[in-house]
Formats: sequence, C-alpha cells, structure tokens
Amino acid sequence: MGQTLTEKILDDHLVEGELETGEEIGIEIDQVLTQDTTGTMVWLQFEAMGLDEVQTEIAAQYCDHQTYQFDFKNTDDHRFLRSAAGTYGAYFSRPGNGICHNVHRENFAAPGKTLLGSDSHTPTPGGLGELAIGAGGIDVTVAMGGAPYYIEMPEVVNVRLEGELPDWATAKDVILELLRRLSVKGGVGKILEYTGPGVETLTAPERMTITNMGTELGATSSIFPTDEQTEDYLERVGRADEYEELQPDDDAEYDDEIVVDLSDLEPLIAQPSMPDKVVPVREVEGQSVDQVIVGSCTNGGYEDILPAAKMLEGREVNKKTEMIVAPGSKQASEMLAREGWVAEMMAAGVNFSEATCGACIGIGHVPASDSVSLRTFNRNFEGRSGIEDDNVFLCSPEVAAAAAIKGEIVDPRDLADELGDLEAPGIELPDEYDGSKTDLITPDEAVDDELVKGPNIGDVPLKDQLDADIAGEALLKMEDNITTDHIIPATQDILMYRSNIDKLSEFTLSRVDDTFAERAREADGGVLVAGENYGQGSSREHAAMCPMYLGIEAVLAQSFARIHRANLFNFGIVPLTIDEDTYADIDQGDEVEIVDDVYDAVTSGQEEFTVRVNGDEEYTATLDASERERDILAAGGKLAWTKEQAEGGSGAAPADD
Ligand code: MIC
Ligand code: SF4
Repeated sequence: MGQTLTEKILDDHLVEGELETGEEIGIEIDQVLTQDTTGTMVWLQFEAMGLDEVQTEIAAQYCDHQTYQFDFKNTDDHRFLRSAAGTYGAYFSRPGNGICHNVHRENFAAPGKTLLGSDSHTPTPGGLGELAIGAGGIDVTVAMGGAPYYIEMPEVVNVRLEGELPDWATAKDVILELLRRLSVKGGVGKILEYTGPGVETLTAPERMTITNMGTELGATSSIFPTDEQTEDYLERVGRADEYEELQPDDDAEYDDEIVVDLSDLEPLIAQPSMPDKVVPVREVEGQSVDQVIVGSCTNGGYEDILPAAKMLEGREVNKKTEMIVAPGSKQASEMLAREGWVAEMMAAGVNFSEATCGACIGIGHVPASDSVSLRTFNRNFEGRSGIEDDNVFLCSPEVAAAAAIKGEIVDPRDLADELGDLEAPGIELPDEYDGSKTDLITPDEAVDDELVKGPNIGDVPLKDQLDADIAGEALLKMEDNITTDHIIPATQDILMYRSNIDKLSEFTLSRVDDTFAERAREADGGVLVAGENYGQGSSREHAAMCPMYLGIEAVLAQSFARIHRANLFNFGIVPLTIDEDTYADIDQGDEVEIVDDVYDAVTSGQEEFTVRVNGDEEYTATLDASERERDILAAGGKLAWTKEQAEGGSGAAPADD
C-alpha cells in the first residue's frame, strides 16, 4: 500500500512504534524552535536535566512575543535566553528580528525535516513540506537533548484542493473555510495533508498561511507536498540546495477526505470571539471599524503586507479608523522599506510597528472599549486583545485594508465596485528575500558561554510522585473550548512572570474566575471540571504548570486539546475524560474523590476510574494514556521522569525537590 507524505516523513524519522493510527510513535526531531515566553522554561529544564549541548541539527531561540520590553523582567528573560542559546549551541534571534515562525521559515524550514517547537503555530513550515509540530516546552527540551518525541499516530486527512482562487479570495479564506466547516476542534488528533490540482496554484507563503492556522482547527500538523512553488520560494530565500521533491504515493490511503474548490471561495471573516465563527464578509458588511491590524505569524509576511500596501497606494485610511501594520519579520520590514512601501503606507495613515507578536496577545494596540478591530491574525479568543468583551474579527490583509479605507467592514469586491479603480492586488513574491541577517546570531557567533539569570528568572517547579489518593473540591466548573488564554493569559501584566511560577500562578484561570488562585491555594488541592476541548490554543506549559503549583491534582473534562493534554501529563496532573451526563451532574463546589488507588491504577494500566461525588453518587472517568505517559504521571511529571531515566531507574520514584 502506498504512503501519504506524512507517513513517508514519519517513516524516515521513526525510532519507536508503528505507523498505526492511535498507536504511540517516537520520532527523531531534526530542528527545534522556541520563543521568549516559553523558552525560559525550556532552558531552565535543559539545565535541570543536566544536559550540556543541543543535539538537534538546528535549535533556534527567538525573541518575539514581548519585544517592547516594558519591564526589566522581559529584558531579563531575553538576556537569559541569549546566554542559554550561546551556552548550549542554539541560534539566537534578537528581540525585534521577527516572529519565530516567520524567521524560521526564512532561514531554516526545509522539506522532509521534522520540527518541534514550543509554540502552537510551529506547523507553519508544513507549507514547505516540513513536518512541524507544536509542543509544550519540556517536550522541546527533551527533543533538543537528542531524545525522540512521542505522539499518538494521528489520522491523516486528505484536504483535496481543486480549482484556483478567484480575485479577492486568498489563502486566509481557504483556512477560514475549513474552520467554518470543521470548527476549532475539527482537527484534533489529525494531520491535514493537502493534495490535488489546486495545490500548484498556491505559492509557498500562501501555503504557510494555511498550515499556520491549521492550529486553530486543533490539528497536530498540516502539510503540503513540494513542487516548483516550493523550489521557487527556497531559491528566493537563498536556500535552493535544500529543495527536495516530496509527494504522497498515488495509491496512498487517507483516513478521511475533504474537498475544497478554491474557485468557490469568497472573502470570509471570523466573527468575535472564536476563529471558527466564520461567515462571508458580505454578511457583516457595514459595521463600523475602529482599528485594523495587518500582521502576525499568519499574515505578516512581505507577501501579506504588500497587497494591503498596494490597495492603500494613493488612498487614505478612513478618518474614523486606525491602521497598524505589524510585520512578521524585520526582513519583511526592511524589504518593504527599501522598496518605498513603508513610506507609502505611512503617507496613507498607517502606523508601522516593529516585527513582534505584540497586539496578537494584547501587548500594544489594545482596542478601545466597545470598539471593532479587524485583524489578519489567527486567534480572536475573548479578551486576548487586552480588553474584556472585545470585538475582534479575523480576515485576510485584503479585507483588512478594504475596511481601513472604507471605515467599515466591506467585501473588497464591493469596495472595488464603489471605487472603480481598485484592482485585486493578488500575490507577489520578491525576486530575492534579501534582508540583513545581522539579528540572527549563529552558535559560532555566540556572545555568552554561561547562563545569565536576572532576579526574574525563577526555578522550575517540581511535583512529588503521584499520590494514591486524589480527593478535593471541584474548584471550578468550566464550559467547552476553554483556551490556555483563559488558564494563563498572555497580556503584558501577566506575561512578564513566565519565568517566575510562584507569581504567575496567582493569575491562574483569572479570566474565568479571578478568585480561583486564592481559593485553590487555600484548599490545598482539588480538581477542575471542564467541557469539550479543554486547553485549546497555545502550547504554553504554564497552563499546566501553574494549576499543578496551586495543588490541582486532576482535570475531569469531556475532551482535551492535544498539546494541553500532553502538558498535563508532563506536570503530573491526571487528565480524566468524563461523559456529558457526568459533566452535567458535577457542580462547582462538589467534593470529588477518585475511589481507586490512583498511583496503582495509573501504573497498572487501568483505564476506568470511579469518581465519587459528595460521598454519594458514583461515575466513571477514563484515563486514555500510553505506558510512557502513565510512567511520567506516576513520577510526578516529565522532569522527574527524565531524571529517573538518566539515572537508569525504572518505575516511578519520588521527585527530588
Ligand atoms: C499564542 O499565540 O497564544 C502564543 C502566545 O504564541 C502561544 C505561546 C505562548 O503562550 O507563549 C502559542 O501559540 O503556543
Ligand atoms: Fe505570536 Fe500571535 Fe503567532 Fe502566537 S499566534 S506566535 S502570539 S503572532
């Protein structure tokens, strides 16, 4: 039987297991990436494991999320990260050089390689035929130390693209269409592999907009085959020699198939406050727009900003609207500046930002109260923009620029009719991506050879071995689709404590209930209850680390998002799945007890657990876990488990703290 492209790359990197859907496999990782807000823990864990040198072909440390350095704590983090990259042999991308995914695709992404990154949008280089997966920090640490990465073999879904995008429909509309059809949990446990005649009509950057935002479907990864478009892009970034032709076999078998006819697509928009609340732009036309931002790792490339710039050439941003361009990389800014586009945009009324994640997580350009913001980003979870009850819409750069011109949401086709001389800008790649590389410090150019820890750099929190008894109050009951932004928000006031877990944990679940952290501390233990898709969104392991630090021992949810589920194991919290009726019956404040000896049950492979509520009603909860995951849980988390492995121990032993 023929293989899918996903299977071919996995096969090439397989060190353990078989490529059977649902089976645990271990794969070799060629490249890792980390960024400033997850990276500090990655390196602290690298140090705590006693590792002394990066083992992967490429390890890259980017500083992108909080580059404004509002507080010395941010700068301390960056200083520490430069010292860690230098000490252990990683590339270091200076603050302001750009968003990890953009800089990585410009410099390192290559067909056929595997990439693991401590950021959920790591799958971006799937558009170049790289198998790239987002993970929690400690998984990246371990892979960087040379160990395999373990995942359940996902289903491989064939997303067959037909036809060609009409004028004004873009790559963003392809992924918005998939979100419209499949929802934010439609990709969980799946890798989306793009095939079909429509593929060759998309340039590599367009493909990377699609693979980037596959994360919003909950997918493990997304990947395109490679062809002339891939080769063309690699030539333009000066890495033609890294091209390799990769295609699935003709008789490859997929677990499922979705067909998208590109010719049927039209400008789409995700309404507040979920990326899957997608409708045609025409359905929401006429709403007044206060703010427009073009940028982020989804649509912040040179090729994304250029169409907006062309639309604004000789025009003005509407007086009632503010428009910001936040490029994905300094290279994009530099090239647009050299070509005169930055000046053109400024003349039109655009405020040009440094290359940073910034506004995407509420750092800068926070919308006004009761205002509407249109962004070319990938997430619009409520409050993520920095203000509660925000109204953030997600769209393509073309739709964003049209709104900036008109001052209201408008389908660019209608605006073109109205203006008479507005042409669809289409997609245009530069002849050469020739920005300076001075901000990317290679391991040979390292400036530090020892770790520099300012006062904001704390210790890695550790948990003891798993208890036999888990009992406590259901401290919080939550609905479906709780995001990691709810669990540990990433706004500046909170983000600056990413390396200081004692302080950071005070903000745990504050977006759901701001009394939670205090109640949890007082209760000294307890459980969380949630609906479907608990922990969707980012890869931040802090969303497991902080609840663990506050004493949470188990999460009972109807289902879990992939990365967060792995993070719960990694920090010794038992993720138990419950059905809808059990969910309905447990109330916040109930006393919840796991009747089984949890330690024994976990280590013996038991799947069903009895949960007693208020000393009376009993329900069944399921632990679906591999042997390795059970061992990690029993040890009290991945750090303790890894140390045990290194010491040659077997079975769990109490973590040493
Ligand atoms: C995000 O988009 O939510 C982030 C901020 O990039 C996170 C990483 C983090 O929390 O540091 C992600 O996507 O993993
Ligand atoms: Fe940065 Fe936003 Fe992309 Fe996350 S989604 S990496 S915060 S630009």
